[in-house]
Amino acid sequence: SAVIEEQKFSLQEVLDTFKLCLSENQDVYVEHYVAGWRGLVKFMNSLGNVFTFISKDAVNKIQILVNFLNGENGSHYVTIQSMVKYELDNQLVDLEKRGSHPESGSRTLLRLHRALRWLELFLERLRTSTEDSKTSVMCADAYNESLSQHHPWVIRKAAGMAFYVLPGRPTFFEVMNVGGAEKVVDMLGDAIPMISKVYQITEDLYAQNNLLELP
Ligand code: 1PZ
Repeated sequence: SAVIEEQKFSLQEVLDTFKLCLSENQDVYVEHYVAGWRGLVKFMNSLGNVFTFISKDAVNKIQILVNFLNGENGSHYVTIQSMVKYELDNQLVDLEKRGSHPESGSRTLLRLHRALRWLELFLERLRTSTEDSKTSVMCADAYNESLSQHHPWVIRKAAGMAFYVLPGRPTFFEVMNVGGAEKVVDMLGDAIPMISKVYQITEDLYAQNNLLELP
């Protein structure tokens, strides 16, 4: 019903999606990974228009992965592990520089993977923050420690401007729609280890296959 559809967004649900990512044998499901990102984009868009330039890129990358998942070779894209193996075995990845496979699943997911590290660092700062902590500073510190290393100057500059107009901690917590600050801290304490786990498994997979610098 309309009432249910209008239920307010909750970041808890989004972060819970990352729990569904891991299979019994520690494979990462692309479907749930992408669903988690969709939720994060929704959250980011609710913070204001300035963030749409960031979310546009994420939306684009989500779509590339969904297209593979729904495509004729979709069965190979069920997990990140099977995707990487399939694309490598069939020479579907540009390894040195972008060429005939500029939008492989492996290189596309790597971009989201790097952003997931930023998210992990940012949420951990948010979790341990105090009332007078600045979201812009937490966001920028997390970014400088992770994702920025993969971005050219012009993107770093634009990201810096986006951080500057980030709403303050109270608004941020409100948009998360989890409850009071204590609830937020509990929820994050629960969610961050799951995100870290998914991140680490992906990181190890990419490292083992020498894919961490895919163009
Ligand atoms: C809640 C505040 C949001 C702050 C987000 C911090 C990250 C800033 C990232 C700026 C990205 C700018 C747009 C495009 C960048 C692309 O060039 C790169 C590389 O892709 P390529 O060009 O190689 O195809 N894309 C990325 O690095 C992926 C960025 C995804 C950003 C997702 C942010 C997650 C927000 C979660 C909100 C809680």
